[in-house]
Amino acid sequence: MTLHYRTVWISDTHLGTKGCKAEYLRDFLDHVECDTLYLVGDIIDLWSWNVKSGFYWPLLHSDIVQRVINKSRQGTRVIYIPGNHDEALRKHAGIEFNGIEIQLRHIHTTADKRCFLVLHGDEFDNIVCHNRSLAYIGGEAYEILLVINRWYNNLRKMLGFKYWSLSAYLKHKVKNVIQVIDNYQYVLSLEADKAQVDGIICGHIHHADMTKMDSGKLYCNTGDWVESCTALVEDFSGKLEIIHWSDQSFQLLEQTQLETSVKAEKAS
Ligand SMILES: [Mn+2]
Repeated sequence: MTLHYRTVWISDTHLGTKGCKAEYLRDFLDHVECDTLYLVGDIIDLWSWNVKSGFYWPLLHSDIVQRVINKSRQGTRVIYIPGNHDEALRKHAGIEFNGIEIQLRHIHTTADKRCFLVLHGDEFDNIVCHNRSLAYIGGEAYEILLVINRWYNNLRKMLGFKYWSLSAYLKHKVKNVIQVIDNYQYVLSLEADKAQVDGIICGHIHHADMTKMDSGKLYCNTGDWVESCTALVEDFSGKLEIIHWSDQSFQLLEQTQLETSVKAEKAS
């Protein structure tokens, strides 16, 4: 069972770290075929390397690199746009290795002739937020803080206390992170304006999203493969969609099992 798309975008896979959901990613690459594959940054995490612990690199991560190279050999155009965790590759922009093109940014034209600027997105960190790490953990921290905030409020209600300081602190933090995501969307959609394209496709904040901005520009974020296992895909009519591979792979498995059992029934 293979899914066919015109284009696939993935980012923030963080290969070389324990956080990478590599099994899902390999499964995704095994079941998805496309004409063009964009690797939108933070694909191989070169920051995680250090002299003390060396480089975490299980065989599974090599499998993934091999699958990408195989795709390129079999005719998929592969464009690698480095992010901040693999920024060492940026100085090689414009070259090609193993059929993989390295670019700093790229304009993609959809089947229905819309143009999108594709880039990683860390370039705008200092505009979005002075604190780089806050922007980086934005998506996850936002979800976690919402949960903590809910627990905390329940607890407070139960005990009848008012721990005003913690509550205010959490509320402030959540508001900050939402603000960071909002700012990020806004700043990147301005970049789409500047480039005179219909929208922007980026990664970096690990928060898959597709939002039509007030300016009419479409903001697309591919999400990540550390938490959410998401990809942005374009079908052959030009329609864009975010897919969640942890859900989708389960459906595929069920469908394959169903088909096998129908075949078995027919045979008996
Ligand atoms: Mn990044």
